Amino acid sequence: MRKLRVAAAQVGGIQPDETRTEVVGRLLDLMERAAGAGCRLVVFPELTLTTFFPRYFLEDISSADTYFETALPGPETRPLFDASRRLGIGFHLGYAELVREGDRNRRFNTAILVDGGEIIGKYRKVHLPGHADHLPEAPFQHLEKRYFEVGDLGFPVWKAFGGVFGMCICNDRRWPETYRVLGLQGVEMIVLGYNTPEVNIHHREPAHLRMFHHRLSLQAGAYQNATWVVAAAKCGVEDGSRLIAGSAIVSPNGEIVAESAGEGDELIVADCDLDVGTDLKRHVFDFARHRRTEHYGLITERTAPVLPD
Ligand code: CDV
Repeated sequence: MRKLRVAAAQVGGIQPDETRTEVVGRLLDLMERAAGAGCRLVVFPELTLTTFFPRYFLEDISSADTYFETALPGPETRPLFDASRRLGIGFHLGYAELVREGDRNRRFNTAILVDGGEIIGKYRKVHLPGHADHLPEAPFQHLEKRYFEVGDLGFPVWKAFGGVFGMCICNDRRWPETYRVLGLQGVEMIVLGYNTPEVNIHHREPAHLRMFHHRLSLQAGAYQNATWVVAAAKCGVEDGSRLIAGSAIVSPNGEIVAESAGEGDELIVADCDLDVGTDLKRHVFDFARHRRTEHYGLITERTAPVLPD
């Protein structure tokens, strides 16, 4: 048995006028509560430090740079790293990353894994949802394709916290390829954050399906790759737009072992035995014995479906 006590720190809505220092104060409170509960790791959401700014259309994308971090830790975020060191707790944090390369600015939707106050892993979101152009007829915008480049780091894993860790971000959780690429590196726990608007601007969908698809994606990804999945929401009402909650810790059997109850700042905790997945990986999901890669070529050769004549 390899027991790891983990928390998902759900974060309620962040309003546009809330400062980084105020947000970091809320995160520190959650981190201290997680450490007090004996957790070794706390998972924060996607784009945790600001309101979900891709809902705003700005003609000049550099006008959104105030939502981005040029350095992490920076002056306002350093207390999180100091607390990680002081409390002996690691954390996962999603944020908007601005990288200056020569005279070029590059922007990514990024997440880091921190232990002992040091960054031990970085991931940049691959599956960017939404659109790049203004949709004036939509109830709100989802401009991730405008503000961010597609992540260029792939889906790496890291040996950390006594196991093998992977990261993904929000929309990545809906894609089986995300989990399988991590599964093929022996991942034992996938940590992720999300900002999922309750209304889908692209197609009409009953509200209850939003939560159903969220859980379905986490549970299927966990089971089919025999891995823990820890998912933290930024949720509730932000500047008049509602984001779903439903932060969850899912076992390698696909069962939800902890789930948030409300739509505000909330901690959920679970004792995760990393060996639950090891057993499944020896039997039903022994990839070496059962996968048939000779029949999977289309997965990397083709992006969109080609219909038969
Ligand atoms: N931030 C996200 O990636 N949100 C998407 C929405 C747009 C569907 C999600 O998959 O939850």
